[in-house]
Amino acid sequence: MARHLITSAIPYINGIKHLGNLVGSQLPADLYARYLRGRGHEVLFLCATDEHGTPAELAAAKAGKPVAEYCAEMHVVQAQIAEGFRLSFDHFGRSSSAENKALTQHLAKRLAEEGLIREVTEKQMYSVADARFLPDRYIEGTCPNCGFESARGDQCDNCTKQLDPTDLINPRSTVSGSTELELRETKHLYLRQSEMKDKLEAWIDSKTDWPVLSTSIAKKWLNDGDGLQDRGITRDLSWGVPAQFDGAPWEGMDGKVFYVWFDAPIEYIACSQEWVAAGKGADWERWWRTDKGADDVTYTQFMGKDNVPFHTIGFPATILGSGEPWKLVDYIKSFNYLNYDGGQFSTSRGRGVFMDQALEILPSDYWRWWLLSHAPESSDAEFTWENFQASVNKDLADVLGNFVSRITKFCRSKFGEAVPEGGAWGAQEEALAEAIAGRVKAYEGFMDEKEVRKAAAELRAIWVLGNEYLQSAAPWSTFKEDPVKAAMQTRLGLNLISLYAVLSAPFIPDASATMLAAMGAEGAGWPEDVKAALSALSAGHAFTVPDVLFAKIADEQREEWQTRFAGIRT
Ligand code: B3M
Ligand code: ZN
Repeated sequence: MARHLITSAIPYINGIKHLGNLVGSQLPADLYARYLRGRGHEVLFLCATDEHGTPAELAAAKAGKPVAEYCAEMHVVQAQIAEGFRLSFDHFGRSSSAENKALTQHLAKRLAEEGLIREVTEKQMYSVADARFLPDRYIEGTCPNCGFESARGDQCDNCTKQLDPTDLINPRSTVSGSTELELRETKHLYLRQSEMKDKLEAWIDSKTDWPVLSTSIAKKWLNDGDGLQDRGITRDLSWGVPAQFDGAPWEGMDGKVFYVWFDAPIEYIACSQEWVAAGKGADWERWWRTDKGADDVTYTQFMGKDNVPFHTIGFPATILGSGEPWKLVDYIKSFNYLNYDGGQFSTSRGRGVFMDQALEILPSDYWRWWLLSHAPESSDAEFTWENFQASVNKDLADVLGNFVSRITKFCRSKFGEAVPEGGAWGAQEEALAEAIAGRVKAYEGFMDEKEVRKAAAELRAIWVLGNEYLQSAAPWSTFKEDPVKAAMQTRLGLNLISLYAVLSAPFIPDASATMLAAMGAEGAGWPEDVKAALSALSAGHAFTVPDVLFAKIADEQREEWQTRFAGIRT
């Protein structure tokens, strides 16, 4: 048994996330957490809302609410939706917590003591109309790198390049739209990342097993222009962690806060403190402090590709620079983008299917299965309603659902609602068990490697093997000449259901629970020995026929959704 720390990128508080956000971090992280728990490992799975910075301020202003109130409300909304998708966080924290404030200010102090923070007096974009500075998302313009016209002041969403507001071409205020902007002097703190370039580079170079997507983005930033750039870690904003050091003021920083990307990853650690404060855990240090046992922990982070620079450079620079024994990430699993029906999902433009809408039309397992089996790993992927319909109807309804309903109904009609007795496995059953055992090994291998699509394909192949067996063994025909053999075949079929339930739980936890309950096999563990697992339910064991596991999506229904979600959410 090993210990696994798992974090998902923490979603911004500004509104409900779309399915592209979900599949890029929270959902695959949940898959992995469920799988490792299923195999008996000790897991701490953390996520939170990212509540600071310009996204929060702008969204609160738009909603006409004080920002703290807006964040508190939206946190509850996001937590409920996460539950709807069965995201099994051990704790869903808040980056605006007292814990994160204290830890962020503490780490800033450590960095300053290590000589890794410098003051910079610089010129920042100031909006005369709004009477304020315009950091990050308060300003938009054309990306100097790719020409995208709605690049934000901190990052271009199109090419992922990190930007400074002054880099933008044709800049405008996102508050008022005003272009009456001027450069004014202001003082900020910079993290001297350049000092840590060699250390960071050596660390990245040691990660030979990471996805190329993760290491290539990291290397791009390590060699950006003349080398790794220092980054401003404070902002002229009022909402955020005050730019103080262990609570003590830093001269000239009154009224300024730390940059949201400085405190957000620190929330991964603070979240574990919130988890303890909430009475859910006893000891956070054994997960995070290498001097307190965290050396034994394997730490995996999940995120979309646009978040990679902050996790391969920014956060490690904070952690390493502090000189304290914090646990560094062991593996960064990053994702490309999921597109929506010929274009991009867009939160700001309300394009695509959002998490709340998805749950209004179908249970979470349908979405989990499609999203995970089409995860944008090696390249961007695309959601289309046709593909979604085909995948649900074929994989979930025809292959898995049909198998479960056929065998349970057949058994009930011929033998009653208990596992039938008699007969012994023949060559066909031995061969099936062997084939499944081989595929289960492959499935475990892909899950261990966090190869999400490949794991899904393997699971589907395991379901298919059962269907093929049922098709060729055909207990309903066997029954006429050899009812004892039919009983043996049926017994194996029923055992396959509970095996499928356990194996499928990380992908489709609700259906899995329904299957286990129907089989009276709630306690079934991971099939370390597939053959044994296929005889676990012995003769006389009671079961019930479950309700239809997955309903097919009709063409008219698909068309209706297609039309309903073609527009822009307002
Ligand atoms: N909130 C960006 C995002 O939601 C950001 C991630 C923070 S991870 C520490 O994509
Ligand atoms: Zn760009």
